[in-house]
This record gives sequence, C-alpha cells and structure tokens, in this order.
Amino acid sequence: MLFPQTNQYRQVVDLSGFWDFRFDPDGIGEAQGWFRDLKESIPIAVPASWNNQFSDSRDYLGLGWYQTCFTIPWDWDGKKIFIRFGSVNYLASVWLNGKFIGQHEGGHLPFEFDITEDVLSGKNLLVVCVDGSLAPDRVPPGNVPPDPRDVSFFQNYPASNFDFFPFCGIHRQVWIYAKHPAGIDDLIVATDVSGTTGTVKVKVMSTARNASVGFFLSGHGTQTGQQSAISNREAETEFIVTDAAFWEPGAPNLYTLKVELSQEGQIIDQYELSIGIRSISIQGDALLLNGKPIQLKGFGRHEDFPVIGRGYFPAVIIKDYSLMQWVGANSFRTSHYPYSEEMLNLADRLGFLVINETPAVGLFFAKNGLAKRNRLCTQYVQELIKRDRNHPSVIIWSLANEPHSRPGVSTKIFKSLYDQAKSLDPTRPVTLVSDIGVNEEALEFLDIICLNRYCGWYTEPAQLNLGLEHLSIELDAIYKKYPKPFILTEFGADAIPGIQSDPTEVFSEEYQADMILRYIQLLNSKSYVVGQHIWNLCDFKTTQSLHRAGGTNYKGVFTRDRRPKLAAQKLREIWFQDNKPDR
Ligand code: BDP
Repeated sequence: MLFPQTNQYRQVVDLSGFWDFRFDPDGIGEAQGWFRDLKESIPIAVPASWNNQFSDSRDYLGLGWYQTCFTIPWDWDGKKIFIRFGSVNYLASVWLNGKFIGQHEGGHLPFEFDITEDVLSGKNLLVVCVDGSLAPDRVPPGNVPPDPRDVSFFQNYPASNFDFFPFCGIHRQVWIYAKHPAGIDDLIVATDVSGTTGTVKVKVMSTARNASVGFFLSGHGTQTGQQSAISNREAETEFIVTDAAFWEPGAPNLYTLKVELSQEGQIIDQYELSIGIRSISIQGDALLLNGKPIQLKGFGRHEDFPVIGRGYFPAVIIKDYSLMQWVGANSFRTSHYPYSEEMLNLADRLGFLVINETPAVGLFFAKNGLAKRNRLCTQYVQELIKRDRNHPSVIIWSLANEPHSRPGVSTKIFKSLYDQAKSLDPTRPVTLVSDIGVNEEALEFLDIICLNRYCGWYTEPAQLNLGLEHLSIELDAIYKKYPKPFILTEFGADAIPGIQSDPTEVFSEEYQADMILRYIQLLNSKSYVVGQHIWNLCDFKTTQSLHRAGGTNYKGVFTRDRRPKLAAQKLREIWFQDNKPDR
C-alpha cells in the first residue's frame, strides 16, 4: 500500500485540524442518524487520542463520533479519489455525505476507501464513528475473563490484556488523495547485494491497458533508466548497480527510484520512492546485514506522549531519534504495534534497524473468540507487510509479543502466520517475541529467537546477581536447543526519576542503571546474542494497577517528557563510545 504523495499526477489533501466530536456512551448515534449531521458536538484535535484532550474522558473507551467537511480541488475531475486513514483505534465506521462507505477493524494500520462516486463538487460531510472498547475477541484483547489464580496486584483498570494505555480515537492523519483511474496501484522493491554490486528488483501494479512503465534509478553516481510493458496488471524490472553505496546504520545511503506509467506516449502517473540497497540474512547464529554480522543495540518504545496520547506528533518522533542517537542506539522494535509510516521513513533516512511488530500483543488461546482473533492476526500480517516491505530499515517481522501460548493450539496458528509472512516477503527473517522461553514451541521454526526477561525485577527482585546467574543458564539452554541468532528484546527495571540509593534499591535510578549495564555485559559475553533491546526508551502511560504508580510504566531510560535518567547517561558511556559493528 503506497504512502500518499503529491506530484504532477497525484495530489494529497491533509484533513488534520479541529473536527467536531461527540461521545456516544449509550450507543444511540447510529439509530439517531448522527452520520447525517453531528449535532451538539465539541471541538477535538485530529490526529490525537481523545483520552487526554478533555477532563473527563481518560478512561472512556466506548463510541465516539467525529465529523469534518472538505471540498475537492477543482482540478480533480476525472481522477480516482480515495480517503485514507493512517490509524484509527480501534474500529472505524465511515460515512460520506450520509452514505456508509466502509469499516475497518484494528488500530495502527492504514486503510482507504475509493470515494470517487460519492464525493460532491461542493462541500462534503465526513463522519467517522470510532469504537474504542476492549473485548476478548479483539486484537489486542481486553476485558478477558480473569484467571482465578491472579491476585488483585495484577488486575488493572481499564482491563487491557497488555501493559500500555488503550488510547483511542483518530491517531494518524486522514487524507483525501487523487490519482489517474488507471494509475499505479502498488510498488514492490526487493534488493540484494553480492560483493560490491547491488541488485534492485522492482514490480509495479496497475490496471492500465496498453501501458508501459519507465523505471529510473538515481543517486551515488548512478543514473539509469529502463522500460517495461504492463502485462497481466504488472510490470517488472531489475537494476544491477555496480559499486553500489549500500544502506546500513552509520551510512544510510538512499537512492531515488522514480516510476512513470504511460499510456499512448502520455505519462499518466508517477511515484517516487527512496530506497536502500541492502541484504539481510541469517548464517548459523549470526544476523548478517550486507553479508556482515550486526549487533542490534536499542529499545522497545511506545507511541506515547502527554496530551496527544498515541496521536501522530512529528516533533516527538524527531526527539526520540535524537535520544536514540545520543545514547548510541542503532535499532528499535515497534513494540507492540506498527508505528507511523513517517517514523519508518525517518528510520530509512537516519539509518535505524527496525523489528516491525504486528498489533498482536496479549494474545490468548481460549476457544472463545479464537477464530476472530486468528482472522485479525492474519489481516494484520498482510496489512503490515504490504505497507512496510519497501523500507530498508525494516529487517525483521515480529508476529506477536508475549502470546500466552498453549502447546499444540498456538503453534499451528503461529506456523500459519509465519508461512503467510514468508510468502508475502521471502526476503526478511520472521520472529515472535516470547516470554515463555525454551518451551515456546514456535521457536522450532522461527528464524530468530526473541525473548523478554526481567530477572532481578519480576523474578529474583532486588537480587541482581542471582537473576543474572539464572538468565545466563537459561540463555545457554535455549541456544543449545535452538542454535539460532538470539535477541533479548526486553530487559529493564522501573526507576522513578529522582529516587536515588546506595547501595542500590528497586525503583531507584541506580538499580535500573546497574541492571542494564550488567545485562549488557552478560549479553556481550554470549557469541549467539545478536541484539540487546532495553525496555523502554521512555516512561509511558499504562492502565492503573498496584504495580504501576500513577498509571505509568517507569522502565524508560528517559522520562515521559524525554529527560535522561542515570541509565541513559551510563548507556551513552558504553554504547555511544563503542559504536562500531563488532563480532
Ligand atoms: C513485558 C511486556 C511489556 C511490559 C513489560 C513490563 O512485553 O509490554 O510493559 O513487560 O512489565 O512483559 O514493564
């Protein structure tokens, strides 16, 4: 799915701004025809979560109605017109000029509708009903019947089945865009390297008849073009780039790929993409980028900031990259859902490696709702890979985070998601992030082992020596059974800023810093470990429970407003100084 762009042949209009809004706690809006005109509304900012925009809406996760008006530019006559939503959490129903045009389930991934037949030349009325409620048959799930063994310590409100606040609303931009009716529908780029030569394979999809495609690749001394005819709705080409400037952290070289679609000698559409020439592969227990072993140093993160919640906020994206650069990180995981497309565009440009995760967090395998959850997981894998497969920064797909796997049942499900990911994209390793360890049956077929561990925190609390001893034994045992590359995708401790202690004590900045440094020492001593991702880059909002003071997870090495804790300073001393590819 292509990111909208404006050029001579396609135009995008961003509908961000202040929209009209109304909560619908009793679910009466549809019966009362609110989709025809939303009365008694209040203003709301789009994009942003609704939860922190008003004084009384933080925990409201029900229905909310949005409305705005737009006018189509005069020169869009004869074009195909789409409305595209970057992310709406959780379930979006859309009406245009009183007519229902479609629905999309799942936050964090884009969706669009062809509205060519429904737009008016004058003012258009767009109404979106967002359902943010948590349910056991949604992914990620919530309001899951509690396990009777759980003590109140683990109960949370609102009852999400995951450890971040279930923000809801229109989280990313809403765009209308126009292109030629037979324009470019999609574009797939796959690159490979051999010695100093790069290969760039490009496939273009279009319904245009008697059409041809011009492919142009430029950058780093290369300027070359090729032509190919559309047949069976596709055209393909391959560039061989000698002495290519490969893409990698520290040298994120990008080329410009321009694709021009012509009919009867006339250009009817054009699309431009920044691409990086690189390969990613696994050899034994090593992860290779451009044929050379790499070590991931970085974080799990969240799209989370005061007031806007999970809303798209460009300045925070820039700030987070600058914090990651400041400590010397080279990678992150999009825990626990796909991040904005702009975040990935910048990862390409700034040279960050990304483990790209679907929104399947807190998955459980009780029969109730299982078929629906599976269907959603399949949908998310498809939507994610189609959205992000052209990014050089994306090196690994993650199918889920910490599923509550059940032997026999979950393994089959993950095998089919794994096969689906591989058939959509044979070029990247596929994983899932487990907290089960050696008994996670899916480790058998996953390409890379990803594990989350909190030894010295949730287990062996305050006993770091003992925790690290156990961790070391466990990692070796996993490697013995599954000799594959290994990434510790989460480790860390809560540190409340300003709490100091000597000797170290849980919740102090010293304990967090000490734990992180000693984990890194241990991980560096194991040859099969190819990545260390600290949980978390920044403190983030959670639901309320007895182990989340002030509804906040304090495992950030930076505070929620992006100030460094002691751990960030220490990390900079080791990662930033030691920032060369090792092994
Ligand atoms: C892990 C989860 C992560 C939590 C973290 C924690 O993957 O979402 O925030 O624990 O408890 O198990 O801090």
